[in-house]
Amino acid sequence: MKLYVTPGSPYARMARIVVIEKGLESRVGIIAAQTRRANSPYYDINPSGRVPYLVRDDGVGLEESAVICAYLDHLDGNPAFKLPAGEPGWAARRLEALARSMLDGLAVWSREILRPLSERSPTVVQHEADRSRRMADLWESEIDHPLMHGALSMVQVTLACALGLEARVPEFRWRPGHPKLCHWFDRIAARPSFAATAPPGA
Ligand SMILES: N[C@@H](CCC(=O)N[C@@H](CS)C(=O)NCC(=O)O)C(=O)O
Repeated sequence: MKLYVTPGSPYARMARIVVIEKGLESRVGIIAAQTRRANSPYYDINPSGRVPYLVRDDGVGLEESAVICAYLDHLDGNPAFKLPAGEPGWAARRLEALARSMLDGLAVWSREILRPLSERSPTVVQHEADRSRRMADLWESEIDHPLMHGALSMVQVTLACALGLEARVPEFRWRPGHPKLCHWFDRIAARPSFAATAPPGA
């Protein structure tokens, strides 16, 4: 299989982490895609131009980090990241949605600051900076939830990939005032799968 990524994409990082956590390195080749470029040859492979993108052994392509992570997790018939049934499943979905919401905002912010200054919107930057502050405050209390401390889950992967964007967005300073989140992040960031996929600048 081929997994198309860019080194700085937090969504692609989630898929790369699952590849390592599931021991799939010999089955999944990691390929750097040229995104956000006019006429990139990558558009012939994935017309949306986004990463991550997984081309399965049968040639079928999959988009969306959540879909790709679930597919990779189920390959061995023994999914490690499957949502639990009942109330714990809803608790996990709720937390995962909060983590993804934070990540989506940070992805907008990181894209905005890559634009030339003349094209950058201070309004968008301010909006996302404010959102990220509120979400860091929220996570400082939610981080006590047992699901954030049990076996590695997609909630944990998503939140860690969001917080890891501190390497790409210098103004995203979530650490001051959030000691529990710092402790949680530093522990998860030390896992080999996270260390091996850290974004450039980390
Ligand atoms: N919802 C998608 C988001 C993927 C996404 O936005 N990827 C960005 C990189 S972080 C991308 O490929 N951007 C290229 C483009 O917009 O052309 C997912 O979870 O996979």
